[in-house]
Amino acid sequence: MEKLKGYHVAVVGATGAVGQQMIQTLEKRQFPIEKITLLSSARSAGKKVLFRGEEVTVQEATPESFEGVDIALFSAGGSVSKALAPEAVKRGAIVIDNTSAFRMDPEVPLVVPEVNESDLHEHKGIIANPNCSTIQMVVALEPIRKAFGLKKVIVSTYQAVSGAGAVAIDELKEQTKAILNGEPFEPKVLPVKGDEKHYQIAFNAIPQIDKFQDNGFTFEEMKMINETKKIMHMPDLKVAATCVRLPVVTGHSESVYIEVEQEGISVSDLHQLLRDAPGVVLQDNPAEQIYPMPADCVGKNEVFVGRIRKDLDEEKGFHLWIVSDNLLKGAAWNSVQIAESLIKLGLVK
Ligand code: NAP
Ligand code: 3JM
Repeated sequence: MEKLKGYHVAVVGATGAVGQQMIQTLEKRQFPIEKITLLSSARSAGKKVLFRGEEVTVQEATPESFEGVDIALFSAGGSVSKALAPEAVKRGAIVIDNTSAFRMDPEVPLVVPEVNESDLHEHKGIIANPNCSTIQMVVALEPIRKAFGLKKVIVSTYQAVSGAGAVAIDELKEQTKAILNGEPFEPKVLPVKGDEKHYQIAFNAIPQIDKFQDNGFTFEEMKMINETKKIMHMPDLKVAATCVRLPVVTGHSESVYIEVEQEGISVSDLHQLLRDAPGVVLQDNPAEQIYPMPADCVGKNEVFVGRIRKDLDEEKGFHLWIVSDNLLKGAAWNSVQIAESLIKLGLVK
């Protein structure tokens, strides 16, 4: 049964780029909250954060932080989730985890509500929120799969720095300023925080997001490949990805090539389908130069789709341009949406 007054919600990583958006999204959605617990590392413990006009003191996350918590939203990195998500579940909380720690665990549902909300019924305490680039792509592809079948997906991403955290946003701003002022600078964060080599992101494009795997793909690319198959329940779907970081603060863009199963599908069939698809906004009118761009998507929950073209050689091939706010649908909004679905389905105690 839905609680009348509200739930005790914990946000782990509350001071981060995603955590801050989670707090704002909970507030905007008027999520039924009786108590909010904001958690971070010891570094930020004691900081005050405004929630519904009141100051809440951030605390260091420990196993005991989760006593009495109903729903815990995690976005403090994979190692924090691995250590503390089981502790939260042990204490009776449902965990919605924004990291890659549990996404491919067969016991853990990996959920985008527009696509596979009913997978939530299988949860055993932890629900995984997919990678930002995966989420916006599957929201646009699921209606196409349902109507016309899907055989193949080849995606190239144009990803914003906010996906790499608050320090990456600072790095882009500082480098841009330094270059414009003709001052020296030293890249310290991108492409991968903590790695040996770092490269300039301002006025550049870096074809590496997350660490390289033995097969030559990066972990971000493998997340997109594996998570797409799991969420869409299509283990045999052909997927390839190239993930690139751009000097954009917020909003990931994707150029996506797909092949459908059905013959004789037209661009106007796809327009009709995506105009009515949940969570999708169609912005596709070349005659008036209408197409999605990250600057227009910031602060919005939807996935924006445009530039839909039929391939010139492959009868079943189409090209799409998909853009969304990576911190909202890609992270905070999808997590809060999962929490709303859990309540709607009667899956929270
Ligand atoms: P961020 O801006 O760097 O923030 C990191 C947050 O985690 C801060 O609140 C930080 O607290 C906290 N934290 C760090 N170490 C901790 C520890 N040992 N114990 C408790 N809290 C700790 O990063 P972000 O961009 O918000 O991303 C956070 C995580 O969310 C990422 O690592 C990633 O796993 C996940 N994420 C997911 C998506 C997605 O696609 N769904 C997108 C982006 C990020 P302090 O202030 O104390 O340092
Ligand atoms: C987005 O564990 C970490 O250091 C976090 C790495 C990370 C991830 C991840 O793998 O959880 C940074 C940014 C993601 C993500 O959503 O996959």
